[in-house]
Amino acid sequence: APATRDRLRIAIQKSGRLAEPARALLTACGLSWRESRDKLFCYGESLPIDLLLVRDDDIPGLIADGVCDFGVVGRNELDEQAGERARIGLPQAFREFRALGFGQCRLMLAVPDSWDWQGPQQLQGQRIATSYPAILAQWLQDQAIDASVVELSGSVEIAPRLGTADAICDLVSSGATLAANQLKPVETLLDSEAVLAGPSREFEDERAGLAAMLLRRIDGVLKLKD
Ligand code: PRT
Ligand code: ZN
Repeated sequence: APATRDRLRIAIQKSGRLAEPARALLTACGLSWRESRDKLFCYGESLPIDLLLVRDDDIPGLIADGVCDFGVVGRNELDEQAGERARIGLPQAFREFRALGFGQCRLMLAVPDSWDWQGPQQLQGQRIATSYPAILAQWLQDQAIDASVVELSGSVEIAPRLGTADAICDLVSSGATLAANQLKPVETLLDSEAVLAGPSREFEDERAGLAAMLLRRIDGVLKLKD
């Protein structure tokens, strides 16, 4: 069982697209920390809410293991790891609490510019490269398409030119990366943005009150933004 704690721990990206906006959001909520931004652990000063600076990929697992209570992570990463847990028969240990309104992108299927796109059935028997194998496999199953998923941890967009895949499934924001690789987006699998993720289980100690306060403050800041 997770240890009892009287402080809340939030994991955010150490560096990368979501690092600064996550910090800005929490600062706007009235949080401040003692340590400098290059430390991995920042001790909460204004409130008993600490920060852990990590890789985004680690955030869902840290919540699942009870190491962190909340995290700011892309919905793409959260859904992928939830899908993977389901596939291997693990219980759902984390969920999305709030959409945060930054880090917007789409997980899209893209094919070579030269393809005359008629629809998903064209993927039958093809190889699709992605860093999101669980989300892609679920989508293919929903579409009743039999295709092979080629899992790559990065540089997915060059796979068709290298001949290791026919199509790709990757995050897109401006679309410039796809265009530079002679690919075109054809289907959206997921609309993503940064989310506040937290545990599926309720807190049974002091963290319950802190979590409720954090959510109220986040809601206040998000309301000011629209
Ligand atoms: O080091 P760490 O593991 O923490 O970072 P990371 O490199 O895995 O993540 P990072 O910082 O690149 O992205 C963090 C999150 O930002 C992602 O999980 C998404 O939720 C979100 N996000 C928003 C994006 C993009 N926009 C995006 N454009 N993540 C990646 N991209 C990629 C895209 O795949 C493409 O290759 O950026 C490239 C440029 O995109 P275009 O379409 O503008 O050309
Ligand atoms: Zn990452």
